[in-house]
Formats: sequence, C-alpha cells, structure tokens
Amino acid sequence: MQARFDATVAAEQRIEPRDWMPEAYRKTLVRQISQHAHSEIIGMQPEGNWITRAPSLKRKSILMAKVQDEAGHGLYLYSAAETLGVDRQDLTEQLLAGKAKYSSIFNYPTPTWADIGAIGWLVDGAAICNQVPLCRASYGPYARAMVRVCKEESFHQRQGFEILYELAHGTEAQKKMAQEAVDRWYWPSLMMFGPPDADSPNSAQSMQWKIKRFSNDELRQRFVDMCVPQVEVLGLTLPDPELSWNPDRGHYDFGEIDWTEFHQVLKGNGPCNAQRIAHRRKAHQDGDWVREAAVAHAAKKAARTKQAVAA
Ligand code: BYC
Repeated sequence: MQARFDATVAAEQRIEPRDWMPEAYRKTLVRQISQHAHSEIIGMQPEGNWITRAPSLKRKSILMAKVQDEAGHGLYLYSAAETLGVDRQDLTEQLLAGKAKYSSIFNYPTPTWADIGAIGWLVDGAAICNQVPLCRASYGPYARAMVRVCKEESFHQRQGFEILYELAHGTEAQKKMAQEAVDRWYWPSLMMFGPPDADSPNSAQSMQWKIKRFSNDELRQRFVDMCVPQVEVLGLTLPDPELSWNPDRGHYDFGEIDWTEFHQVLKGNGPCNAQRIAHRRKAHQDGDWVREAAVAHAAKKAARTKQAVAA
C-alpha cells in the first residue's frame, strides 16, 4: 500500500479520500487544511469590521461579497478536512477553545478604510502566491477546493489594489492614509508564508509528499518580487530601506523579518488575538438557535420521508 501511495504521488496523480495513505500524511493534511479553514473564518473579522463604514453603497456591497466569499472558502475547506475522517464540530471546538492555529495576519487591527485596501492587495496577494501551488497538492479534495478559492482571491486582490490606487491618487490625506496602511500590513504579510526554511519543521516532509510545492522562503521571495513593481504603479512605497534589486540572484533583496513578533502573535500575544477569539465565541453562541432549528428541521423531514415510505 505504501508503494502504491508513493507511486501515485511520484506520478503526479491525486490521492483521494478512499485511497490508503500514511497516517502522518493524513495528520499533516488535517492540520494544514483545518488551520487554513480557521484562517478564512477568523479572517472575516478585520474586514467585516468595515462593512457598515465602507465609504459608499458600492464599496459596501463589494466588501460584503468578499467577506461572504471568505466564509465560503472556510466551508469548502472544512468539507475537504472532513474527507479525512475528522468532524467539523471538533475542529470548530478546537478553534473556540483557543487550541487551533490560524494565520498570524488576522491578529492585526484595521483602523482605517485604507487597511481594507491593504488587506486585499497584500494579504490576498500573499494568499494567492501561497495557494496557487496548492492547486497541484497531491490530495484531491484540497487541490480542487484551491482552484475556486484562488479564482476568488485574484478578484479580492484586485479590489484591494483598486481601493489603494484610488486613495493614493486622491487628496494628500488619502494618500497618507494609504501609505500608512501599507506600512502596517507589509511586514505581517511577509510573515504569512511561515518561518524561514531552516526553522520550518513541516516543510521538507510536506514537499516530499507534494502537498507543498515550494518552500516558505521561495514563496515569500516570489511575493516580494511581485509587490515591488505594483507599489510603483500605486505611487506608494514599501517600508523596507534594504529593498534592492540583486542582478546576480535575479530577485529583490529585502530586510530582516522580525521573527520575535511572529512568534509572539503565534503564542496569542498579537494586538487582536484575544478579541478575535472572543468575537468568534460570541458569534458561535449567537448561532445556537440556528443549529437547533436546522437539527429540528432535519428530524422533521426525515420523519416525513419515513412516513411516506411506510405509506
Ligand atoms: N500563522 O513548518 P511550518 C486568506 C505555523 S486565509 C500562524 O512552515 P507548514 C484570507 C505552522 O502551522 C489563508 N501559524 O508549517 C482570509 C506550524 O505550526 P504547527 C491562509 C503559522 O504548515 C480572509 C509552525 O508554524 N493561508 O487567504 O509547513 C481574508 C511551523 O511552520 C504561520 C493558509 O492557511 C502563520 N503565518 O507551512 C483575506 C495557507 N506560518 O501546525 C485572506 C495554507 C506557519 O506545526 N497553509 N505557522 O503547530 C500553508 O500553506 C502552510 O500551512 C504554511 C505553513 C505555509 C502557512
């Protein structure tokens, strides 16, 4: 069975839910897919915060659609995790108990409207860099979910870029607001790719299994290379004085990331960790009646079907 699994992965074919897979492969997928799902769900909060305050009806409806897409991504991903034999309720309970990880980026605040532009451009931009290769992940349900997620993320990234472009070409105050938001989100978005390769305990095995196709540092570099020409079009700057083109490497060199900050955020000490979990817990409690009603409705429907079959 192991040989068959290895051959399937080597031949770039997909592992499907009913196929035999090593226990560690299954566990890695549950870990990554559930963290990814939690990130989408918690990730609705920084932007959801601005739905009522978006500056026009058009901006409100666009933002509402984007946040709704994120809920959808969370749902596909929980479904993909369930194909591995875990229960979505257990995953949700782990998140509510503060035991599950989700992306560090969603523990930062969104004090101005420009932060919504910066999230779209930088956070969704980083998400695309990271997730496009996941469309070729060896596990079928995860790879297929990523195809649709990436299409939607591309749209999100462009709407963020457009918000920043408008602000950067507006009044002096608007341009300043856009620049400050980019300054706030740039470094945390580089941290989204995870620790440096030398400190990434899961990367080597995940790449061997073809879950991950590129290392954390490779994807981070690709993202920096993409941001530099785009920030020029915006008429803004990236907050890194060490950023410079390296003709020998064919890439931009960039400054040192503050990994202490990253580890603090992972430990729960970021600016908004406590607020994000408290908000999620309240939303879950507020939804109790919906879950109860759905169970009652399903039971009624099942009883009716049973009656009809008996008749
Ligand atoms: N934040 O060995 P490593 C979105 C953890 S949402 C927190 O490199 P791996 C969006 C890592 O889990 C999209 N934790 O791990 C939504 C591991 O801990 P455990 C979010 C992080 O898995 C709303 C430890 O550090 N994207 O787009 O090989 C609005 C060692 O790391 C982080 C995904 O979830 C982090 N940044 O690689 C807008 C992508 N980085 O589990 C947008 C899917 C690392 O051993 N995930 N850790 O305790 C992945 O691609 C990979 O899991 C990672 C990490 C590249 C993130």
